[in-house]
Amino acid sequence: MTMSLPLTIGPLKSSSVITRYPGNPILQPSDVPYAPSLVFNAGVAKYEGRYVMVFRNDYADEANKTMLPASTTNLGLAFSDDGINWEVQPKPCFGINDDEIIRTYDPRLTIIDGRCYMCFAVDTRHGVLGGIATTEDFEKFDILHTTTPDNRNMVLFPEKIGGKYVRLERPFPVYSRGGKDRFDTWISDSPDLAYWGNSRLLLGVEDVPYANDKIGPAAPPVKTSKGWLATFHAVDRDENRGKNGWESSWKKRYTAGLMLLDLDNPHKIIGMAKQPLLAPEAPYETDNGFRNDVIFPGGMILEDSGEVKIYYGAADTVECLATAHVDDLLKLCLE
Ligand code: BMA
Repeated sequence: MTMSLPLTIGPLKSSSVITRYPGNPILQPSDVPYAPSLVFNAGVAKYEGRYVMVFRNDYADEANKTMLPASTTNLGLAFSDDGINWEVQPKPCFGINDDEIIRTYDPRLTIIDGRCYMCFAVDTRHGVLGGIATTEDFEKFDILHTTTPDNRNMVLFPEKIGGKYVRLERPFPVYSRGGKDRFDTWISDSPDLAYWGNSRLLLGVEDVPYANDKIGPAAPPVKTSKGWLATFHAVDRDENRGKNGWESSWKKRYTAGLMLLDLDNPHKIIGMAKQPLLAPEAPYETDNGFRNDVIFPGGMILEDSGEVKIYYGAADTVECLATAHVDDLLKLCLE
């Protein structure tokens, strides 16, 4: 396996099978009734007859007098009858109060056997890790598992496969790749959601033609007749990029990729879309954001009609929706 990656990727376009919701963004800071700055990277699921969204809300930490709108984070909650119009609940729903923990963010929701599970990232004073919690009411969460550092972007499959729970994840080893990001997508399984093992590499950054930096899971996978449809985030870096958003320099672009995994052996990739499913093009993805040119799916729902709703954070600032037909998504992976 060659590890050399292209220095630049060049212009990228979204797939023609995808349609952005014309009313995007579907959730933005002005929709949130408590201190909001940036509302993005949400987990979304259909649960007990309605859509539920847990979103990341980054806000300025007044105590630290930071100029950035994003010095700390809580997780907000919203419900919807149609998956488009959202009712944000009056207060944030999740956080961990512990001196070791700086913040929790990037929630991902999966329903397994009628129970709701949430994977999330945790910044701690000793590294970044992933957690899995379960809840019945989105008020009380029981934490079932946390990883060692450094790991992030965990997502659960919506059912057991071969008698085991399965997750995708993105560890970020600093030693292996010469100090570069070069992070990959891994797959692990568990008998009980608490103890995880059988970890193996699923997809390497070098396997994605539109990435030269890092990749990782995005929304939790969705079951189809042909396999598990799984989105991933793909990052390319270009040293010629400069200021683009709040920070003095932002050299990365985040696109959404799509792959198809074998139903019984999800560590087997059956196909992958050759081009990004979504690349930053719309103004809310490319301009006036905290970090422009970032698309990060966190929720994917297959409706009975065959429509697939893909929820994604745009420019680390707002939450958006795009749709496609499941048959077109499968074709993209298999052609
Ligand atoms: C990653 C995470 C994501 C974020 C992305 C782009 O490292 O923090 O939550 O969307 O960067 O800023």
